[in-house]
Amino acid sequence: MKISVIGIGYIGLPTAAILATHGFEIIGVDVNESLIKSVAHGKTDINEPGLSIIVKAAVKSRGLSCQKQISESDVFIICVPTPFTKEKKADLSYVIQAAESIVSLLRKGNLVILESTVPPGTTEKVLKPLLEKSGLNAGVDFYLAHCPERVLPGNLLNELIQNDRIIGGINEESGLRAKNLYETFVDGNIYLTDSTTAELAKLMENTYRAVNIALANEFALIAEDLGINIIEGINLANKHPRVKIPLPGAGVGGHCIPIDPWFIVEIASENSKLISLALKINEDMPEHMISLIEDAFLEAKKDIKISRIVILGVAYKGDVNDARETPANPIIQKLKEFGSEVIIYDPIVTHFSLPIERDIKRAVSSADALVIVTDHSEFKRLNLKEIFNLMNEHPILIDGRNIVFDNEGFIFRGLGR
Ligand code: SAJ
Repeated sequence: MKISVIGIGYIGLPTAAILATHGFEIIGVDVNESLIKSVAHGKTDINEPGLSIIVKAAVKSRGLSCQKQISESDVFIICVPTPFTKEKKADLSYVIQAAESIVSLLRKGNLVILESTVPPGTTEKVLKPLLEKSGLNAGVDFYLAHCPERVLPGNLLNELIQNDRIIGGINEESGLRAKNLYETFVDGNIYLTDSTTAELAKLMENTYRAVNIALANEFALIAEDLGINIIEGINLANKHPRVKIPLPGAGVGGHCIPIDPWFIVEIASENSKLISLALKINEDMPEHMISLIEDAFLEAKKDIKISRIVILGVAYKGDVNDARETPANPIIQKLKEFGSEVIIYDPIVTHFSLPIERDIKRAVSSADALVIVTDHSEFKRLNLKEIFNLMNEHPILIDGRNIVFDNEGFIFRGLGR
């Protein structure tokens, strides 16, 4: 069976590589030529445990090859990004482009699967009519299903195999055919439903997380006003058997949690008041970090306009090398507006809009303040005594991720503390 995986990024590449190791002939298709070249050499710069080994194996065994043009296949799996526009609406242009490039290649018996996250109704109302321009009938001549990805960056390969999956076919036969394919590599359960329910279920998963993180963030602000430690409070509340409050933080980033809930707001603005407010609370966290920084500068009697500030971490979360939608961006921008010199230190992020310092000692030397934005494991082991001595007088430490327990003489502000 020949399968084209359209979009060989964070989701498409691991999916393509796993399928290739299960005996399928996989063609990875992407508009990015340098990505095609590097994957064709068995390389990936996605920092996921085990991924580079499986990609190398898939390419070496000739199970996986890559090209720019889509060619005839038995199955097409669409794994392209769905970013949001400035108006916070889903940008479906990559999905539409992928579908348009399939139309002329579609043959009787083909199966098309959409993995990309989309607003409810997209598979039925956008994808189906587009693909039917081929003259074939969806659900009869070819089969169509939405199978949303739900893997956690940082544990991607494990979750790709272990997690349960939801498959929403546009009819029963479409769902069953997609299930037959996913069953070859998924150890979790596979649940069949219709495509719109699958689309909403995926969005509800990420919205549930966004709303709960917003609640944790709101609790952190309340704890600051009360003068108590939010982490102690959350740990105690979580001893209740039905309570699981996540952690507050400097902001919510990544390509899913701050974006996907907007796809619900887009189609149900009247009925999504809680979701909109939660998104706003999360979006305001970088601004709150700025107020903690300003407050610490006041205590230190230092002028923020002529300061040197080190941002610790631009990854959107700990131990990933992905900086998409990172809360570090609005923090850096605001500090630069103040006139501060901003130094960025991150041990693993490779692609960022600003230069990254790789040497922690060089980064902190003669700095006035350190701002922890990301909870990288390395930051939990920092030698704060040594760093203190390399910095300017009255050094400031702002902890946006609650990973510092002893402030070691720094002028300290911790989120929710
Ligand atoms: N964060 C907090 N507090 C927490 C946990 C996370 O502030 O307690 C922040 C992180 O720092 C990060 C953001 O939230 O900036 C998102 O991180 P995450 O680990 O919650 O989620 P993602 O974006 O890495 O992956 C999510 C996952 N969804 C759920 O857990 C419901 C993953 O399973 C999805 O496949 C992925 O979105 C996706 O691609 O949709």
